[in-house]
Amino acid sequence: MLTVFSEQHALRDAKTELYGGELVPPFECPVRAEHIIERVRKVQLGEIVAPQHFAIDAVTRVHDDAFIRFLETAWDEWQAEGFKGEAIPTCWPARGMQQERIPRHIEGKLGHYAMAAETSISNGTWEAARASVDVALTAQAAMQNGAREAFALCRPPGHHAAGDMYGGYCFINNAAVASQAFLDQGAARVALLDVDFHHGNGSQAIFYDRDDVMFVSLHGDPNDAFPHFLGYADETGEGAGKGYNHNYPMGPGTSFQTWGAALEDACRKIADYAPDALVISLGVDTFENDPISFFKLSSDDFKRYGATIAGLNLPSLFIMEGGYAVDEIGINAVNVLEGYEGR
Ligand code: SP5
Ligand code: ZN
Repeated sequence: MLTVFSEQHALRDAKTELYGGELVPPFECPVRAEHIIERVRKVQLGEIVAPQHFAIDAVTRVHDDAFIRFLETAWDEWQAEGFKGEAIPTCWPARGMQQERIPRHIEGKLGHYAMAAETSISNGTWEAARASVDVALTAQAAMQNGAREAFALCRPPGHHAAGDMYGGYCFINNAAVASQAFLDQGAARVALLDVDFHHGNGSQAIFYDRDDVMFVSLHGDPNDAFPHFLGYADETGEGAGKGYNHNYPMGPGTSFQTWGAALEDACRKIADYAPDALVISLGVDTFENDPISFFKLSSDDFKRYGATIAGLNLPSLFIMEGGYAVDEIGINAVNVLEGYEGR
């Protein structure tokens, strides 16, 4: 399988994450991608290419223009205020406040566009996010040109980013941009399967009222897990999208037996939908030793479920999302791809 990878991911190297009331070194850190690409090389998964650069238009097909301009300038605006730390929102348009007005001051803009406070905006964040979506679009283009599957080793991840929101370590929704690219290049239907531990709130929101992308997500029950405010089983889509959104929230301690059964159910829904392409938001934070998650998948389980995904027999674009057990992240992510390939 082809892998697309950009060294530019390393530009996303924030020093701070707000966690448990402290500023700690971010879980979403550069060494994650280094370990994954090392493993891709070690098992000889296939050719590794650098991304081409795409015009921003492919991104603004799913993201708001003003939001993208905000991401581009946020760090400079923050620095211009003379703040010493990284950019963290401290004030939100909460219940009863004005949701639509976008304040002029950077602190107001951060509150308007952020869905969570753990994700500091830092020097180089925009450039890395831009390279990450180029990775996704290059892998998608390879499939448009005939590849049956591809691995977009994206970093930073994307599935928490909505049309006009960042957070959860995500800025641009790589999987949503790639799904839209398939549609724009002739696909009638795309299925977006999200196996990251966390609910892909951004992807769900982007496609919630549409029937041309079916969003299916397996994740920690939002009663207990980030992002807490989306990802419940009764969220099934609205308008034309009614019936095209499927959530499988699962509780603390969920085993592969339970998780794998949910995946099989999800795959039946995808097969019935008969999409032209499958995009997989591949997070490996479902691993038993993940430091911020609570599912119990072993490294071998990742291989098993890769084979289940292969059983759909669809053109498949794997987009890297989360996974924070850094020592095992390469093995776990690449096990899914090897399992898919029947190795
Ligand atoms: C892409 C991705 O995986 N984003 C995840 C963002 C999670 N951010 C907030 C984490 C809060 C974790 N609380 C964990 C408590 C552990 N005891
Ligand atoms: Zn995650």
